[in-house]
Amino acid sequence: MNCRWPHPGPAPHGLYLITPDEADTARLLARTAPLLVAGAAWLQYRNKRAGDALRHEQASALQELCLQASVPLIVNDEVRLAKAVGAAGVHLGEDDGDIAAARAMLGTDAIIGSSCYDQLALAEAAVAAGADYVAFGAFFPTRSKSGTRHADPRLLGEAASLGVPRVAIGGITPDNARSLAEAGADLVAVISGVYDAADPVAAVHAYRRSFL
Ligand code: TZP
Ligand code: MG
Repeated sequence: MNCRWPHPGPAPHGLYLITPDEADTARLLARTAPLLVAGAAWLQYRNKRAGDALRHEQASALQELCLQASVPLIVNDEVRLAKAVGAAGVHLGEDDGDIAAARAMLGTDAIIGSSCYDQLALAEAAVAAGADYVAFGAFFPTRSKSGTRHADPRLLGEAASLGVPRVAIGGITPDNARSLAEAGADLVAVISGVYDAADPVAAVHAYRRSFL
């Protein structure tokens, strides 16, 4: 990647782990802690089933965990929640508000990501608006989200010139991750391939190997 990653440290690559809809906060932490140690590059807090209070409790607890593990926490959908818990950043889809407003609220140090689905034009607009990374997908069928659009892996190569990390998402397994890394993904974003694996720590290692 011809990368102009503007944050401290090298541009991220590898596994971008996303939390499942887990209602039990203690269990969420217990399931997640070893995965950070195993080498997830970033963690996204996503819980589509929790109410406001539970989301705040979980994001705040995960932020502590991520600080201990030196893993940036990115909050899905909600700039306000990202700010409230002091997260490293926010991930915004097309219905989650605009990037400039998120930047104004979170500041220059925040990592702001944008869902671009199956469209390079969305990624170009997101980068022009100040996004730090762009996400494409779904590349493969997924049971974790309904109504996804199918993205072609060639998009990842086409987005190289944008100069920001490219995230691939949707149905990514240890077996198909390498094909996306070879197509140009800097990170693979994964829920079920890790959390539903028989051995989640081994799955984290397997995703990491896809980038070697
Ligand atoms: N956005 C596009 S596909 C997806 C999201 C949030 C779900 C990814 O989950 P999984 O289990 O890794 O397919
Ligand atoms: Mg969203």
